[in-house]
Amino acid sequence: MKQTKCVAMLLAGGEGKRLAPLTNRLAKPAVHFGGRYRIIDFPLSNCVNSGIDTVGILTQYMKDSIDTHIGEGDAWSNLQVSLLSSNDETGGYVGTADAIYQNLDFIESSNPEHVLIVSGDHIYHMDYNDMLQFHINKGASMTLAVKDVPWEEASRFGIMNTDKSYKVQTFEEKPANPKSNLASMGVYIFKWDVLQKYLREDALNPESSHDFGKDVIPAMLSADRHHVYAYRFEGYWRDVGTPDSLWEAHMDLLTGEFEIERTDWPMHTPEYMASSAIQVAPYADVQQSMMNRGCRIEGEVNRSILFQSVQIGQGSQVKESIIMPGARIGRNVTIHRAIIGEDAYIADGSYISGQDGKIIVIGAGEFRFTRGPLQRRKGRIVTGAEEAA
Ligand code: ADQ
Ligand code: ADP
Repeated sequence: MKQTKCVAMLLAGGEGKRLAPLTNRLAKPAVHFGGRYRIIDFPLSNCVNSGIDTVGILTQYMKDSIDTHIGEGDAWSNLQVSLLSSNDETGGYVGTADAIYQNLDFIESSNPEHVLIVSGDHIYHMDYNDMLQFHINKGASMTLAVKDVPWEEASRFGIMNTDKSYKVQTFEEKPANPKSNLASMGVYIFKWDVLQKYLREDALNPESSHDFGKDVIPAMLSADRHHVYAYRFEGYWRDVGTPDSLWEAHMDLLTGEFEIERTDWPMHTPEYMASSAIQVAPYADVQQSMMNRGCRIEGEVNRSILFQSVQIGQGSQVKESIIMPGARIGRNVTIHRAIIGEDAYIADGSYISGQDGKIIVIGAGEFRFTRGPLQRRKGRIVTGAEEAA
């Protein structure tokens, strides 16, 4: 049988609760990013550019949104992509480790030496081959890609300590009181035989929640500590699992901290059939912003990103905001520090602005008319007026 060196498994089934209003009808990896892409385009383009040509995509929550995106056009013609959705009869994928465990046969069919496991939630350009080379050179059983994160965010991640040779010494999944800020990027390379061994053991463990961070990595560290390594990734990488982080990563595009388009690292995505023209009225004003095909702008736009086919009515002001595809903003609307979901409609005269530095999110397809700053109360977004009612 042909030996494929490394196959990739892309975890794309998470619910994305924290992005709730944007994931009402999309899986998190299908959420739009950067004007014309979706989050999943980043790990998939990384696979294409790293020469990894076999990719299994594990889907569960809102799987149709991913199936449609992957099936569209021939953006992924260089890859052998298999959509591996969970099966309701077996109770779905219980956790990330269970998702891979249920697809061991798929991996076996390519007879790989190593398995790369990546998440569908991250924005980054990474050559997985450099990490694979590190993993092979170290003779590692398993390698995690790692990065320093700001201390105040450390409890959102798997946090570890390593020794000087990059061997992982301790690992804690989302610790309440992190002892380090060296975070797992959720990108793993396993030797194929090692992965099978630990997943089979994990499947038999009644105490396990079948998650890599919570269960499999700690189990490996207690059994085979000398062969677990951390590979430091130096480039830009963001977990965009919260409205604030999704917003910040978009602002990084405007400041130039992250450049999506690189000639040496081409991005792939299906081309959608939107009118290619951008119409900007003579009285409109667009500053430090990105616009895409099919946009029609009659108002003021400042430090914002407008996806395909967005309309901004006359007299409206959009500042430091992200407007997803097909959203229509009426006239005399103020939008500040907000993310407006795809196909949302914001009625004339509305005022949408985050308070206390919080980013406000309007869900996909929502119709909104609001006056006054929005607040989050018990998981709902309310205005002063709604609250009184
Ligand atoms: P989290 O970000 O909490 O932590 P998790 O919810 O486990 O990640 O999701 C990881 C990936 O798996 C996501 O792409 C998600 O869509 C997908 N996924 C989740 N449940 C799934 C399921 N049942 N079936 C298929 N796919 C599923 C992880 C690690 C941390 C690390 C961060 C980095 O556990 O240690 O620091 O990623 O962001
Ligand atoms: P609670 O008020 O219940 O403590 P939050 O208001 O923090 O909880 O979040 C509840 C829900 O609102 C979650 O589903 C989350 O995804 C969503 N959410 C979190 N941050 C924002 C935001 N900035 N804008 C809109 N929705 C958000």
